[in-house]
Amino acid sequence: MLVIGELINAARQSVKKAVINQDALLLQELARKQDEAGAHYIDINVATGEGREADSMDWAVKLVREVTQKPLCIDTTNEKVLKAGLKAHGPGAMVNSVNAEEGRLEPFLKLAAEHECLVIVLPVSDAGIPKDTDTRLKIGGEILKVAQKESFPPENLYFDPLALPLAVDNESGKVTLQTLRLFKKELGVKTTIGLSNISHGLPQRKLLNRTFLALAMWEGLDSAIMDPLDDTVISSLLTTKAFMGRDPYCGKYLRAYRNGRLIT
Ligand code: THG
Repeated sequence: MLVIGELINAARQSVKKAVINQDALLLQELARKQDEAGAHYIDINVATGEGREADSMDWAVKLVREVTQKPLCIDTTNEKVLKAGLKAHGPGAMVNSVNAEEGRLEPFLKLAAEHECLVIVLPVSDAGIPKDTDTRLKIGGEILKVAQKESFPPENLYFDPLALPLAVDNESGKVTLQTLRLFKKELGVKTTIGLSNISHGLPQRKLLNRTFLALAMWEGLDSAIMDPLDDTVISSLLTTKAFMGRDPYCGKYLRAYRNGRLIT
């Protein structure tokens, strides 16, 4: 499971303030902590809604790269902001994300290939976010076809079924899980989700996040944008892996136990 640390996101009030006030130390601290907790990639979202997003992305990527060797996940759908992030980063970042709106896929995949990036793709078309599983699968299939036509390696794509808050739509958990299953079964692609989306607006979010993670892993989740500092969700991740036969001799589970990282 590829863990993408979610904490540097301007949707969080403390991060939004830090971006506006150019408080480098707060961002560097979050990067360091997520690195130490085992995140494989660190997401960077600097959309404060106050403009200058490309400059903020350039600033944030450079200062985070000073304190961690982990590659970054450039979280924007804006081409100018993405270009600023990739330029500041150098090769090997992750692009988060590209959707299937008319004319977007080809140039974004070219850009990603030039910078040797992994790419998160969303099953979103000009008609917006589809409510149902079948339309998400259909758009996913179209994205895969375009990638093949552009000779973009499909193993470098991560398909995100779009995990929307359960509090907004009580079908959203089910639709996300069904879409994950079909992405694996029908398209055979890698998958990711924004895990904490699911719990937005409900109490005891960690409980919702870790329960959903276990269900999603069983449906074939390969990666998640999540909080690597949340030991309850990391405990659930390691436990689920062991139950799925992906932890020989429970080695990782036992090592985490010895390191005091497994909590109940
Ligand atoms: N798919 C992809 N990328 C994504 C998402 C996705 N990037 C952003 C988001 N969704 C995943 N990252 C987060 C980061 C933080 C939170 C949720 C998802 C979060 N924020 C608090 C909240 O919503 O209540 C903010 C409150 C605060 O701390 O001030 O939980 O789905 N590809």
